[in-house]
This record gives sequence, C-alpha cells and structure tokens, in this order.
Amino acid sequence: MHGFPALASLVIAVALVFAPVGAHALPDRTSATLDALVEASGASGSAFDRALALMAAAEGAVGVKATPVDVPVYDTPAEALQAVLDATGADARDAARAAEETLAGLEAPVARALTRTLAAFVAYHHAGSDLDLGGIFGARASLVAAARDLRDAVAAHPAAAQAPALVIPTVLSIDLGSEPNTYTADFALLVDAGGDDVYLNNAGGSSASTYCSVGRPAALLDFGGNDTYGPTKRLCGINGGANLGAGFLLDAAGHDRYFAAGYGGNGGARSGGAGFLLDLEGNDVYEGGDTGTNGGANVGSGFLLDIAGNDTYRARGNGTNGAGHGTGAGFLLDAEGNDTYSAKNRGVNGGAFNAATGFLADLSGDDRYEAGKEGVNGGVSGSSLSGSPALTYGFGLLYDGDGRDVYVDEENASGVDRSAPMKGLAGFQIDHARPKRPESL
Ligand SMILES: [Ca+2]
Ligand SMILES: [Ca+2]
Ligand SMILES: [Ca+2]
Ligand SMILES: [Ca+2]
Repeated sequence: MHGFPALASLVIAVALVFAPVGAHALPDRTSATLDALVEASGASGSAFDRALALMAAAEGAVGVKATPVDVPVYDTPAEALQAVLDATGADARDAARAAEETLAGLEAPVARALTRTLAAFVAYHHAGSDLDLGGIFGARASLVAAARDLRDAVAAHPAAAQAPALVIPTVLSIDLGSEPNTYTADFALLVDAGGDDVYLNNAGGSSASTYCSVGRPAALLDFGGNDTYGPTKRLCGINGGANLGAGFLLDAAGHDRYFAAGYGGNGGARSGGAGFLLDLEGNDVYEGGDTGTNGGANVGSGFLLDIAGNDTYRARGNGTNGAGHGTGAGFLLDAEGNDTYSAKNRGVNGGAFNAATGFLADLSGDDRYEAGKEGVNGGVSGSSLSGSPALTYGFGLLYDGDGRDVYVDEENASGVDRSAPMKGLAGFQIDHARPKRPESL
C-alpha cells in the first residue's frame, strides 16, 4: 500500500461512481471519502504520519469536520502539569510539587516534548468535557502528533528512561522507562514508554468508576511492547472507549490484545460518548462485547483505526466492529493485513440498525467477514426515527479495497470478490479486488 499512486486512486474513485450498487447509488461524498482514505493510506513517513493522514481523510466517514484546537503553550512541564490539574479539577498540590522535581530533571528535548503532550491533553480534555465532536477530532490529531514527538524524544535520549515514574492519583501516570507494568488504578492521562504492559484500569476509556453513570475525558499513550488491555469486570468506557465522555487510546507498537466485555469499549461509544483507539503496528486481537465496541457506536461516535498487521476483530452485536446502532455512528478503518471480522446481529461490521451510521473500510489484504443478521456487513436494518422513508433508516458501508475475501452472513446477496450488492434498506457492500499496481490495469 505504501506509495500507492494517485492514478490508481483516481481509477477507484471513477469505479465507485459507476459501481453497480442496485437500486441506489453510493453518495458522491462517500466516494470522495473512500478515495481520500486510499490516497492517505499511501502517505509517506512513519506509521504516526500515515495515521494522521488517515484521520484527516476519515472526516467524511465519520461525518464530523475536525475543528483545529488551540493547544496552549507552556514554558515548562511543571506549568503544563498545573494546567492538567486545573483541567481535571484535581486537588493534588503535594503530589504535583513532588512531580515537579522529577520533571525538572528531564533533558530539555524530552521536557519540551512532554510539555507539548500535556498541553495537547489539556486541549483534548476541554473538547471532551464539552462533548464537542469537531473539537475532539481536532484535539485527537494534536495529541497524536505530540505523542509522536514525545516517543521520538524519549528514544533519542535514553537517560529519560531512568527518570522515576510520575504518578498523581486519578490524574496522571507517566512512565518513560521500558519495564513492564500492571495498571489497576484509573488515570485521566496515562503515558507508558515501553514494556509488555497489562492494563486492568480504564486504559484511556471514559470510565470514571465501576459505574456507568459518570464519564470523563481520558487518554492513554503506550509507545512499545506487546500489551494486554483487560479483561476487567468493568461495564463501560474502557480501552479508548466512551460511555459519556471521551476516550483515546494510542498504542504505537507490538502485538496487542484488547478485551472489552462491556459497553463503549475498544474505541467504541455509547450514551453520546466519543471513543477512539489507534494502533500503529502489529497483529492485534480486539475482543469486544456488545453495544458500542470495536469502533462501533450505540448513540455516540466510535472510531477504531489500525494501521498495520493481521488483526482479529470479534464482538457481539448492537453497534460493533465499525457499525452503528440506535443513531450511533461507528467507524472502523484497517489499512493493511489479512484480517478477520466476526460479530453477531443488529449493526455489526459496518452495518447500521435503527437510524444509525456504520462504516467499515478495510483497504487491503485477504479478509474474512462473518456476521448474523439485521444491519450487518454494510447492511442497514431496523426502523427509522421518523417513520419516513429510506435514508432516514441510516447508512451502512462495508468497503474492502483489495485481496481475496470471504463474506458470510444471514442476509441477502452477501458479497463475493468484485461485487457490490445492496445490503438491506440503504446499505452498501463494496468489494473492489482492485489491481495492486496501476500498470496491470
Ligand atoms: Ca507497552
Ligand atoms: Ca503495544
Ligand atoms: Ca494491527
Ligand atoms: Ca485487511
């Protein structure tokens, strides 16, 4: 996929416009979004840079235009730390004073990058507290860019790994070392620079307690190692998922496993929350429950973005694997690898159920899609909110850009390679099996 030429993406855009999709045509806006996603997947640079390009291109799929946020500028990490305490409303002056000593010992490039990361988190926290979706999208990009610079600074200055971990209960935990950790306590912001870690806490999810009635903005940045997220008995808002509030989980490397049994997990959303999970490398397993998980949404906005590797997405139903349920908007974007998506009924695998939006885009590899019925594999089902016709039922799309793929479900005309059956009331399933090189056209 790297360096995929503009010519090929143009061909795909034209092909989409004329795709035989039955009684209804793919909206132009969606064609343009798919074209932009394919082009962004070939962006040069690191996995971080490709992720940022894909996030920008994804705006059309999510239906939200990102609003650039004002990231505050602080001179020192201690100043930025105070801003984090102010934003989170934490009364932790003693802990903060102790933390300032640790921060003062960091080498200048690491201190600067950490300051910018804390500042980006403050901007994200403000947008997340307001549940301002455009602002949340803008702030996500700032936080991903800041994380990239912090990861690079830590890698270039190995002494940073010797700094003691900085922990302010409930507010933040910053460990720039590479030892494995097991986390059980919740934090609004968690930064872990390396090691095979086990996360048994909120893990960048909005959960503020074991109850689901409270949600808050949270973020987790993990820069290395094969990590395990969950399982826990927590019911909602874990692993970058959101049940109310906003979730954000960035994992930059390793083969990871994400377990989220409850609602609003693994970058999914429920109850009006905004979830986000970005995994940059490795063969990962995403094991979700139901109702807004694995980038799915049940009322709210879910977004799971996996840049590389052969991945497995397993979940039950009601807005899972980039699908929507009950007015939710789910989005799952997998850029590379041979992947398996399996889920049950009512809004799964890019499907939509009850006036929702589902969008699953898998850009390459040999993939397998398994589902049950009612708004699955890009299909739309359920009832509209207003009782009026077709499009108010919602929108579903499963787009597979390449490879030899298998589709299994209990609905009509499940796809085969090079097909584009209409799914349900207003859904699309598009398989391009497009040539890998433009010269073979
Ligand atoms: Ca790790
Ligand atoms: Ca990892
Ligand atoms: Ca992966
Ligand atoms: Ca794939």
